[in-house]
Amino acid sequence: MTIPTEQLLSLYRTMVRIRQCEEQLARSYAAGTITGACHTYVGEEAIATGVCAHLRHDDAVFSTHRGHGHALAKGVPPRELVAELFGRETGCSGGRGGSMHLFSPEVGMMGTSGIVGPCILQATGAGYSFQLLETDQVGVAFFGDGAVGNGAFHEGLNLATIWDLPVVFICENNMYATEVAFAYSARNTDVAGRAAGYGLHAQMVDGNDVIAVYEAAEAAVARARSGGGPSLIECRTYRTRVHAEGMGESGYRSQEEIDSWKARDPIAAFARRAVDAGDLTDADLQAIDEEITAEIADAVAFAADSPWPDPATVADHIYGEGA
Ligand SMILES: Cc1ncc(C[n+]2csc(CCOP(=O)(O)OP(=O)(O)O)c2C)c(N)n1
Repeated sequence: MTIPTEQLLSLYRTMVRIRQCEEQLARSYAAGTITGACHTYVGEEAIATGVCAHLRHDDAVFSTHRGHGHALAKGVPPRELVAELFGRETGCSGGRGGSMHLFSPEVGMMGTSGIVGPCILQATGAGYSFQLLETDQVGVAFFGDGAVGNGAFHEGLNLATIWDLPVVFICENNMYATEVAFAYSARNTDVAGRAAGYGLHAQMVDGNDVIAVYEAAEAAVARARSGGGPSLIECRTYRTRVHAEGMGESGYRSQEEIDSWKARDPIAAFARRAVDAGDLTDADLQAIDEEITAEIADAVAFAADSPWPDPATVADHIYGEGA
């Protein structure tokens, strides 16, 4: 691989951070410590990791209901993420938003959302702002195949294209929207092909291959920064856990299908490839696994020890302070 060793280690570290954090959040949900919605990103870690590796803190990411991985990859510390899901004052949104409202403008994490689709328009709007301000910042939207049928997809892609806005659209095509197969809700499931119809640069990559995502995103972000306009990357992937914690599988997909995707685990595949190529060693990877296990344990202890928001502040941040 031509990617420097430090960057390979960083890609592995981010994927493991997301995986271990998600598995911990699932356990916390089962234990009743998290009471709001909790949609994990297990199986899809390569996408946020490969894309956000090219983003600066002043680039703006707009995310979805499945956004923990986007937040972590964009630079939200695990302590702030876990505390937010625990509803504590030290969370990135002060414990007021939970999983559906992870905001951290300091690192350019401009929000997860319980509403499917608007992130496409918000990223387009960010791109318009950056163009007006004549900066080289980039707006990025992460969204699932479920958002492709929303009018926001047409409006955002078309506007970004005709105005050459610095936006990167990342479609995480995991083949299902909750329990509805994309192949049922759309006759044409070729998202990159549909995007190309708007006239922007579009490509499909293996979303479980962090290097493929990293390379496609490198070109898309560079294109946006240099005034070359928007791109869409369709990342084919799969979520290996249930749609949201607390739900069952209910028969909408087969165990065989789930197992076949588990066998294509993005973290294990990257580790195998990097070690076989002699780019990384098992010892490198083990050290990172241990480092992240300690980091997540620290995040949980920090969150559990943090205070609840003061009830007297319940109306804070709802209205503007006035001119
Ligand atoms: C506008 C809107 N319609 C419907 C829903 C209900 N809903 C919540 S998650 C979800 C599935 C979204 O699927 P997708 O966008 O493919 O993302 P995934 O969950 O697969 O990551 C739906 C339909 C919603 N939240 N917002």
